[in-house]
Amino acid sequence: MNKLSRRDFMKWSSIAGGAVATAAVSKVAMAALPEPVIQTTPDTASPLMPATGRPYNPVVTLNGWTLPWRMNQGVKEFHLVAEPVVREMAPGMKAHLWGYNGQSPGPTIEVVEGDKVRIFVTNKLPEHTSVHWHGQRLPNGMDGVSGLNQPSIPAGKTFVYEFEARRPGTFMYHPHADEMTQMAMGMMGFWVTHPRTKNPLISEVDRDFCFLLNAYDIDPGSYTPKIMTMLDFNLWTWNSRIFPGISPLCVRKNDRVRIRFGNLTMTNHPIHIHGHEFEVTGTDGGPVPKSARWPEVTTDVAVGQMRQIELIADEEGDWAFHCHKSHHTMNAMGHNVPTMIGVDHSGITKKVIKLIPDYMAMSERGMADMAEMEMPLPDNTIPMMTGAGPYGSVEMGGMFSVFKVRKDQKPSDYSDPGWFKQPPNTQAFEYKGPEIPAAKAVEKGPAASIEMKVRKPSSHSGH
Ligand SMILES: [Cu+2]
Repeated sequence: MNKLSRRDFMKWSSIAGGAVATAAVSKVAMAALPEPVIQTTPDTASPLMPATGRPYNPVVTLNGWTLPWRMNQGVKEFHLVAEPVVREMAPGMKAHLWGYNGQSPGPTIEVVEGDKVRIFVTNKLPEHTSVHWHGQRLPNGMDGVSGLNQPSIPAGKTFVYEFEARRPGTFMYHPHADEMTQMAMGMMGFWVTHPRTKNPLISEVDRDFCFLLNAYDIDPGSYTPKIMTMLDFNLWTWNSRIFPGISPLCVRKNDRVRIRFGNLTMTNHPIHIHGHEFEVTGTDGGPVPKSARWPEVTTDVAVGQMRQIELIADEEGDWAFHCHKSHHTMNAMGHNVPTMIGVDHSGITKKVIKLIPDYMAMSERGMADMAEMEMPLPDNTIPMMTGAGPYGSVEMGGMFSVFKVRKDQKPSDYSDPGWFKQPPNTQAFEYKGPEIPAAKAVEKGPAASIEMKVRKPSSHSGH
């Protein structure tokens, strides 16, 4: 047995189901500090069914997992380890990040309204840290702002946070110490407090998904984010994953589905679903009153906000689910590329190839060529627009996934059912009738047809 055997064991038990993982923790329940549970895979873990404590209907974290706990005299105890991690952002690209318990983001913490919670935080980073429990009602000294509420946790030390989960809802956690560096490196995690009893504003759902929106600046070919970047990030991620690495959201037709997300990037994200309408049923401030809900297909989530949306998945198919900022559904490349639409590169390309054998003319017909391009990429780099679909390249990257609705998806089955087979005569098709004659203006040539009317500003009439 090598020294990673416990990590490997936890990896498999976490995939197989939560009960096994929780039992493994209880083995060491007599120790003062709970043995940390480490996750080594970026796969979406099955929901962690609660084996101890109050019952609840667990969430599914996209490309993530829920942290097992132990009960200690009525207190739910968790152990978070802040540490450097290697995160696969999509097959073919790994990033050197900071996170918790082997992954970035860290594990989702799930508790029940009224639970007494104790969280041990061990700092294995090269610098101090702290944890802020975003959105929670708690004693001031547990709020985690370094210097303001507590001394920061020095490298190598463990601090303990204790509070009661007073309010049900959608929350997150992140450092409040050297925040720009630590968030740029991927330190964050999701938190869900389930209602203790039936709550008229919190519906019972068939599927409950969650993920965090985050962003990185990693040069193509490199592994470590640039921590001084303020706005110009080049990787737009959900739970530190980029399309095609983000798990699809697989549901059964007519399921009531809740999707929770929080924004820890430095810009807003209009999150958009195809084929369905949803309502925003809650924020990190709590459930939205029913009278204040309205139908939407896009909801903007600003920096530091969280949204939970709900819908009935009553249309079968593979529906795009993505951020509506088009450059957020692309992967890394240089930004300083001029628009080349309409430019004929053919003469120049031959000359440049003599100097730079790998050179390739880009984007003279638009950027779709990028998705199929054969140009060699640096190591550890995902194409800017990619993703093989059943009808060609999806030409996406970044914050993009697929909402898969199937009538034969089994309850509690989250596995990918493959591509949707559209019923006959329900897909867009090529027109094969007579062509339309070219319009006169086009025959004259575009330059001749341009006409401008310029009106000079008139003199002031007021005085
Ligand atoms: Cu976005």
